[in-house]
Formats: sequence, structure tokens, C-alpha cells
Amino acid sequence: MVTFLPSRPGPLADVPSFRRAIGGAESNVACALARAGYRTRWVSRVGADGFGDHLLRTIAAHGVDTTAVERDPDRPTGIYFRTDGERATGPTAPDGTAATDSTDGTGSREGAGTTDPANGSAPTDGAPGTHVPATPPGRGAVSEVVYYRAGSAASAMSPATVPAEALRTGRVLHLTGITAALSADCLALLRALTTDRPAVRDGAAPGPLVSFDVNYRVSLWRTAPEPGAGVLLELARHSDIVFVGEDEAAAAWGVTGGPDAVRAALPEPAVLVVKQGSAGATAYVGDSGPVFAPALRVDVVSPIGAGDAFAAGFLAGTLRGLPVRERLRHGHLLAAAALTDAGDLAAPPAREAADRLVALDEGDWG
Ligand code: KDG
Repeated sequence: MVTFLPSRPGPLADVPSFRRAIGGAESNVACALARAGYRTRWVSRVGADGFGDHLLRTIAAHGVDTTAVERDPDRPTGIYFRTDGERATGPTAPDGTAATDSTDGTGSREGAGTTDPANGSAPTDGAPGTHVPATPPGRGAVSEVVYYRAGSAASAMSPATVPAEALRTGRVLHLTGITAALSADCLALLRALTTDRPAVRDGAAPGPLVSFDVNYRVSLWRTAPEPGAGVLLELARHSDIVFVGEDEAAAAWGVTGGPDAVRAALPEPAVLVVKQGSAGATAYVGDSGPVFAPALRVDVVSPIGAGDAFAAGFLAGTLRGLPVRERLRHGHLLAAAALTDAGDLAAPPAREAADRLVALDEGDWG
């Protein structure tokens, strides 16, 4: 998605100008991994419009292979605006095409007491990192998004969108629950890649590890083909590596009681990572017990994109075969970089620097 960052905090009606940038959960992960030195490909659809050109150019400039991305002559590229003020002023979409949500939360909103799943506000996704808001909540911590994506090119993705060859050659296939909420065809795509994938159905060759970030976006599920809670649980159950925020698990599935309770509700994935906002994250691998790694403490500029950065760091550690605790720490490092950047994406530390930081004693983190 193309994203627009406000020149100053406040409701959209009062923000005089915006800076164009790029976002989108899956492409964020692809860009972060590419910048960390991994070969990545982003599969999606964008419009045959200027925003589509911009997205493809920018994502390719991060080192991501975009050759499988389809251009749609009839549907526009999805966009979203960052804001910190829409929830206070109510829905902003006069034509019903936009919906607000808080995304990629790091717990900063939750910690500040501004997130209330019970009254229909969006939960954060518990992305780890630190959650010391640089500004008081709602007064500059730009952590909500307003989508203009109904009928977008990406919403017309379907099982035909992903080239079969991509499913044979990759080592990790990263998906998120956001895509599943976009349309019935998008949901069919996600099911084809998880629930119905051959390895699950008939024990055929396993193909890439399927990584799934729940990324519960309440506003998108309001218009989705099926209720989000059940779909997200189903897709997570049929994935190999799952990322979920503690707050998401509570909001979507009513699971409270900490990471162990989330694992009890989701025993199937070989790897489950439960993100605990400012505290850190807990991973479960196979039958082995929980491994916890605390988050770094940083001054949060924007939480959006931090969950994606965390996933990229964890997946990079997975591709390198690192111990679980180091995978978590690589996730935290990348999340910290994203948290301190206004956009979705931040430059990750060089691999050698990251390795040195990950090797520090626990007391030196923070
Ligand atoms: O994780 C960040 C994303 O949420 C943001 O880039 C927008 O993809 C997006 C979405 O649909 O929320």
C-alpha cells in the first residue's frame, strides 16, 4: 500500500499535508528481509496507476523481486493515511470506503489505556518493542490508520495470483491475516496456502515453511466475507510459524492468561511466537517450553510496521538456524529500528552489528 504520513498530529480534517511513503504488512517484511541480505519476492496486485508504479519502484529498490506482482487496469492501488485523531472524531469515510484501525501496535496504545477491544476499537497486534510513547497518547503518537482500499487491486488476489513456482522455490512463505479480510477470493488464496496446501492434505512434499502473522485488523473484518476470529484461528492452525500479539489473542479469541494460554489454544504450529507489547515476546518450538526475550526500550515515534520488522528479524534468525532466543532478539532489534522511525520501514542494523547486539548480556539490553 501507499501510505501518507501527516505533517503534524491531529484528525485528518486538520492535517494540512502528508508525505508519501510505502507500507503494507507483507511487503514490509519482504523489504526488511531484503535489506538484511535475504533474497525475497513480494507477490501481490497493484493498480496500473502512479501509486502502483511508486510501490513497485520503491519495493524493488529495497532489493525485493517484484516481477510476480500483477497490475490491474481496472482497480486502484490501495492507500492508507496515518493519523492519531480519527477515533476521537468518529468515522471519516463519507463513502464508506475507509475504516480506521490501529495497526502494528506495539502496546503503546494499549499501555496508554487507549485501546479498548471491548467497545469495538481495534486492538494492537502486540508487536514487541518498547512502548514508551515519545508523546502522550493521542497527541503525536501516530498509531491509527485510515484505509482507502475497498475494491483495490490487491483485494482481487485469488489462488491464481501466486505462481506455483514460487511455492516450490522459497524457504519461507510469509502471509498475514490482513489479506484474508480483503475479499472472498483473498480468503480463498490464504486457505489454498495454509488449510488446503498439499502438505497438509495429502502429505506431499512440504514446500516452504508457512509463516503467518495474525495481524488482527478489526475494521477490515467488519466487511469481510466471514467472521475474523474463526478464520484467523483456522489459518494459524494450518501454518508452521505463527506470530500473534497477546492482545490480539484476547480480542479475537477471548484467550487471556498469558502466552501459555495462547499456546494451549494454538498447539498446532511448530513455532508460535506470542508478542507481549513492551514486555517482549515468548516463543514455543515444538513441544519445548516457552523461551522469553525482553524487548528493547526505545522512544517510540510510530508503532506501525514494528510487528512486521519483528517478524522479519525472527524469520531471518530462523533462516540462519539460530537458537530461538536469538531469533527473538533479532526480531526485537528490527522492531526497535521500526519503532523509532516515522514510516513503516526503517533501515535494519548491518548483520555484524546485529549479531554483536544480540550476543550482549541481558542486562545490557534496554
Ligand atoms: O503492519 C503495518 C501494516 O498494518 C500497514 O502497513 C498497513 O498493511 C497494512 C494494513 O493493512 O493494515
